[in-house]
Amino acid sequence: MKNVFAILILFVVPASSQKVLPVPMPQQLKWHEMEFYLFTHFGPNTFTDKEWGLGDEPENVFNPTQLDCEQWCRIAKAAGAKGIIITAKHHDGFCLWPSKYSTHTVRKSAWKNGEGDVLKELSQACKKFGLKFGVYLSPWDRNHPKYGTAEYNDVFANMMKEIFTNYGPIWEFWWDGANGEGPNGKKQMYDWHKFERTIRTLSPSTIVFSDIGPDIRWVGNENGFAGTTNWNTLDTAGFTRGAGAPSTDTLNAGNINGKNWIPAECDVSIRPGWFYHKEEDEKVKTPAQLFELYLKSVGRGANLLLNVPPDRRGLINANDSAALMNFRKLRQESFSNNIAKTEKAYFVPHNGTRPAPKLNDGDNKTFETIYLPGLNSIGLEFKNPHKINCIVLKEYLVAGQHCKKFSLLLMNKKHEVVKKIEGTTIGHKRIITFPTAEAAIIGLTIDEQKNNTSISEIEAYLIDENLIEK
Ligand code: FUL
Repeated sequence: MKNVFAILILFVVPASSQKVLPVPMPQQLKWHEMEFYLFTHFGPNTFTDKEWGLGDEPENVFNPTQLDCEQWCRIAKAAGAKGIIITAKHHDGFCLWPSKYSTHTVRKSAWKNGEGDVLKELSQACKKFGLKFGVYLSPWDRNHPKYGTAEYNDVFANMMKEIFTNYGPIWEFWWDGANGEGPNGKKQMYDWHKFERTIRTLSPSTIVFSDIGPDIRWVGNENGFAGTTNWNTLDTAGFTRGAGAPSTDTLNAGNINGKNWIPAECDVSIRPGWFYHKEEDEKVKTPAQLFELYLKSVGRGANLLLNVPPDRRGLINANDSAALMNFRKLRQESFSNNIAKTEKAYFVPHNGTRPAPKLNDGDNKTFETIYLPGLNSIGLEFKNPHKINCIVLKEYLVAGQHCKKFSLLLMNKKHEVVKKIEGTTIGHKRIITFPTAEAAIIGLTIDEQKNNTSISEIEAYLIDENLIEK
């Protein structure tokens, strides 16, 4: 009889999580770890007070008086951002580097007598500060005389080649889906295959963004909010970039059974506009608003790309930098004391308990796996009850994103449930906030999953009540 029981146990304890395709590529897994980085909209619009330049602005309008990319990097670093993505060319077609393939560039501007190169300065500053460097390049070009003809696709591909060759490594490349008319009144038929081939050949590990990937997707809005259900998977067959993209709701939530791993990135500006406008100096988002953005982006398993536009001097304005520093402070104060870290973690199987130290070892690469039917709950038990109002869950994604539906049970010492919180997806990180409650046990039950869910971390915090997601 004893032997039969031992065999049964062997059968119900699985080795680990099984893959459910699609799974992330290694560079996508690293991208998930980036979580928060800055966007820089800078160009003629900064000087003409526009959001979308017409493309006929004289090059001389671009003339920052004190451009200092190291100041951007110092601020990014101090804010806890991991990289910077710059608009190398926005829809007005002006190139922030002296491209051979356009006459509308820094070379023809008064800035540094036409000797300046913003991409060079920023890529070097990023290296110096240990930040990743990314490039936004708008395919829509309201200046280039070839735009609207097949030759423009070569121009765009050649510009990408210049950028990869002269300023690499490029960590993320951003294709804006906008496709309006050019100077000859025509729209361009973009050769996306050519563009993709160009990047994949020059730099296979660069993460490529557009509405529908190939590597990461637009989240479907410019408010910085991911869906409360957020799948890293998306169906792209039959869709195109820009106007032909899936609905914004789909981009916001992903597709549960999507065929491709294309996680969401939330792009949003710290100010009402993307470019710097003096009259918006008093409209910079507050640290609390930025924290809310963080909860609704990173806290929903997406990444946060926060735009902080330099002013006409070529410097980040003091108001923006103050907001960023206090945003950092709020994150540090909120997430520095992980109550779960000091406590015992344990499994709650139907046949008893066993320690599960991987749940609170602070290591995202170690995990516990939940399998159904059988073991559907894991949890943490505190030595003493603690007041908490925030729980962070992390799913180990190497074998895919598996959790479809979960419940969190907060219990007292007698195992009586004091609060039940339900959710859907977990993903890279899930931050759940709720009115403060006292708990001795946090139980995580996976109610539905694609396959065995692996949880690498459960964290518990008591954060400022005012910061709780409304
Ligand atoms: C949009 C552009 O039209 C905006 O100007 C901005 O660059 C935003 C990030 O993407 O498509």
